[in-house]
Amino acid sequence: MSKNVSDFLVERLYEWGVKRIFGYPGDGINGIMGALNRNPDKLEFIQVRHEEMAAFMACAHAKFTGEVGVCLATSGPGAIHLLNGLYDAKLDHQPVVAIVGQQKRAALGGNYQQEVDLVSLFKDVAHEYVQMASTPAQMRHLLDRAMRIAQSERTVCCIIIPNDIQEMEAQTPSHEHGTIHSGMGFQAPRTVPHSEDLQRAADVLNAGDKVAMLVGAGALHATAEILEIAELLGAGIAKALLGKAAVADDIPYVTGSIGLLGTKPSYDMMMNCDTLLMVGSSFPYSEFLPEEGHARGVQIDINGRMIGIRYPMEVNLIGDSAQTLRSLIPLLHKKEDRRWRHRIETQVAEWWETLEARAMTPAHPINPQRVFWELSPRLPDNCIITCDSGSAANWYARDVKIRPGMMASLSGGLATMGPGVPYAIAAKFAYPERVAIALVGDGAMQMNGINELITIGKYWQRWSDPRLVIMVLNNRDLNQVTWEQRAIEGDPKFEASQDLPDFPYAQFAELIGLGGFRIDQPEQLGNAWDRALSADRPVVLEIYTDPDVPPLPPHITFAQARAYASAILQGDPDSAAIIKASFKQLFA
Ligand SMILES: Cc1ncc(C[n+]2csc(CCOP(=O)(O)OP(=O)(O)O)c2C)c(N)n1
Ligand SMILES: [Mg+2]
Repeated sequence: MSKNVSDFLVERLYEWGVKRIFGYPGDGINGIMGALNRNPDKLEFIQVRHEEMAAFMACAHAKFTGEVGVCLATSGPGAIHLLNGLYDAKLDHQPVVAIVGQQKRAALGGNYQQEVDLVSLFKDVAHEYVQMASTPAQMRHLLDRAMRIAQSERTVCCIIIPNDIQEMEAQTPSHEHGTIHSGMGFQAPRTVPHSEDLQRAADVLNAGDKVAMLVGAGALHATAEILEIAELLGAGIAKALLGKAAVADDIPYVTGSIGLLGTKPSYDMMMNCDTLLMVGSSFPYSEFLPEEGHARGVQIDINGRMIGIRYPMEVNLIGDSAQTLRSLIPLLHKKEDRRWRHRIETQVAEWWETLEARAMTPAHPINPQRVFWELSPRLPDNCIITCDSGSAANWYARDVKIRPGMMASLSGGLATMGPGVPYAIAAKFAYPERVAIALVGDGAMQMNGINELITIGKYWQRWSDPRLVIMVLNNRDLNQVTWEQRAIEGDPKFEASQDLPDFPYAQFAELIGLGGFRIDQPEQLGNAWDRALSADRPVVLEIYTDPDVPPLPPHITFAQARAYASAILQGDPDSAAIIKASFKQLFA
């Protein structure tokens, strides 16, 4: 029997090393579904509840494995649903290939049902490569190029396949004028700066007395080099959110996260350093970096587009972080004066005490910080942590103490709600033997996490270690934004937009065969984490937390304090409770 275009596609994906496709069916892709069905030994198809989740999973697969993540959706509505997850991948520079169906070629331009101009729809998110097949012979190079460009540019690529083409006989391009003869394979190159540029960078770093390092996602594979350089330079290391797993939090000179969700030692280090070394990060908030002119700067990034946009750096090095740092090491002099390092270590030690005191401050009923504080010592070796956008991201950034061997991620660039649960599902498929933990708000659960529990219910028995904990911060509030309204806008909480209905997350989990515990007393926390982390199945750990504990930035500016006070004076419905909770925080 001759092979059709869809069989060819599935085989070619397999040859590219793809093992799994996250997707949702529809008549726009029935040809591809048929081929997946005929080739069960080649690709595993993972059925999600919503196409956006498939795109989040493809993004997470890329983040956690370094491989291309692949998602599949039908024409029209399915394709449209993918978008937010694809933007998440694009903004966090992850290689993802989206394969989508389209109506028959003969119907296009005819205002046909589900006919959406998909090339235009994906033109921004997949700007590096979005193509629609118009004849079977294109299939080979469309896929080869999408797979290669996704990796080479670290971005999202999209191929659109009209459903009649999916069923046509596969064709190899003939040897003639106007044909394309593509092949497979992508190996990342070795990228290191020229030696004179490395020397200029070393001169800047050697001249400084107070060096601050900021590391991001691009440094995740450069842990040893980062630590060696920090030792030589007597530097402290701050971490952008996506770089949380780059260095462990128990290292005395790691100042932790930076920015609105950051720590005071990171803030103080940036405000007082004389030299900034930024590695693999596009951390956006320049007000948390030194003031222009106050420090000399060196930046390292694999992507020349991402360099020199947050601080006017003196030396910009384009290169792989690990290799570039390795090449820098022999050029650096060990700083003998360790006073700066000592000062950072003292501040870090004090900060951990402050965090513990804040976490242990009583609240009504449970202080959310304590949830994260109690988790840290219980984190299983090699676990994979995912976090959603919301107040959880503050406590994840500040309180969770990551150790070597763990992985952790969230939506950094897009900061979208919703990836916490699907990221954890993708982590379990990629590493079924590792424990995954998703830290998610009740708003994000209601947005899509609850539905994706159904996906967990469907698949968890495939995982060799079934442990997956979905921790839900049940605060009945879109809390992060409620605090932004208060602290940044100076407005009181707008109950109509912020209050969330309660929902029995844990009970729902139990209803569908998962584990579920709901706790509302702080003393239960340790035991609840222990039980959830040793359960014989995935567990929803629902924690009834206090929405009045403010996710305070590391330093509150005068303007924010004034806005905050004005929100309270204007009659915020929670004002009395907030005043109590924030004073307790500040003086903890
Ligand atoms: C898709 C999307 N919609 C809206 C927002 C704005 N936003 C950011 S955090 C947040 C609140 C999240 O609430 P919840 O999940 O309950 O977490 P909490 O802050 O209450 O802990 C909102 C609405 C967003 N980032 N993404
Ligand atoms: Mg909430």
